Amino acid sequence: MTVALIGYILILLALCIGFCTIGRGSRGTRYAVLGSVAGAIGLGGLFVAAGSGPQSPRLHDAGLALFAVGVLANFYLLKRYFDEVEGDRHVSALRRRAAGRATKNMVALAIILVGAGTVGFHFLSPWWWTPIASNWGYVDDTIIVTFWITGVVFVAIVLFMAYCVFRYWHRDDRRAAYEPENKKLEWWLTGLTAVGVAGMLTPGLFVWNQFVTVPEDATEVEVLARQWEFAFRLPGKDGVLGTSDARNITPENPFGLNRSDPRGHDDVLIEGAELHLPINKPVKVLLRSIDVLHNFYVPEFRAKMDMVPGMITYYWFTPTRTGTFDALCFELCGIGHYAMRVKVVVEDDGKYQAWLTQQPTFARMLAQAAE
Ligand SMILES: [Cu+2]
Repeated sequence: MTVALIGYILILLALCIGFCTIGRGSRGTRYAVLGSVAGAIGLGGLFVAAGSGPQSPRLHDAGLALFAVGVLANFYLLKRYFDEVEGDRHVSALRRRAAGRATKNMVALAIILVGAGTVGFHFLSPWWWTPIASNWGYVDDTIIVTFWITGVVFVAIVLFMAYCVFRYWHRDDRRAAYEPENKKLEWWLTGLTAVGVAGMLTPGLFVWNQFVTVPEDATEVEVLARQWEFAFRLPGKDGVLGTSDARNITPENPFGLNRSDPRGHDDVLIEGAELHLPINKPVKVLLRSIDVLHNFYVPEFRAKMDMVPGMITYYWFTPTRTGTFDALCFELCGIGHYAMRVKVVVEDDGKYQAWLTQQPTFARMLAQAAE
């Protein structure tokens, strides 16, 4: 913590000295210094907010407030700076040129700093994915490939921009060359863009193919979504889910199962409670919605899909880590959307079987309703 604090203060000092040295003679120097200090303070606030999290909400809010102050201060300084430059029109050409040279150096440095800060924040950010708990490590790999490709392009563009500001800054005695067509450059840019885009899309195609190719031995679990909760249906002893129809839905039959289908009578129905899953067994989730679009998402499983009224969508995964995870609705589905979450518990097979026998079946639910 102390080392981080000292490092942070050193960065602030280096920023101030850097801008003061480069910007000597320029009117905007103090704005650049103040702006970079405000920016660094805002970034510090962001780290504080992320580091404290839900354990200390006050610190979290204070960090976010600091971040907001940093951003607003920068907007204000920018406005002040532009106002001042506008008022500068009457000064002599010679002085204007000297000021211009200092300013373009500062702007080039600021652009590089923004790039370096962005890349640095990516690597040092306390916000990162939750540790994975399923077989979908490929999903993480594809995102990392995307980060690398877009990251390299981002750095290249930032450096190119800084270089252009530094090299081609405006001078009254210099005219820009107009060159609307450049076949060679266009071929290069088109080719490189195509390679980059293909590099980002290709891994996704392979992963998607696996994502929708369900292994033979996967057990089916139905997730039923409605405003604003999830319910679950597991096959009973026969290992098969009974048929259902949204038209059958009544208070006694909230899943809309067909009473005449014997395969549905032993189905296990879970409402308003957590879903349990055995570890290391592939699961095929069948997704059903009875009102609007929803989406069943467990971040640790790296898998989600929209639930569409009138059709059954599906995906599969294998839980690889025991624990209790949050399942969230990931499709804005109305005013109660934020509260549409439930726990998923992954445990070893013994505990899972013990839990399973405690759960009500459709037959039992019907018998209770008949009483
Ligand atoms: Cu929803």
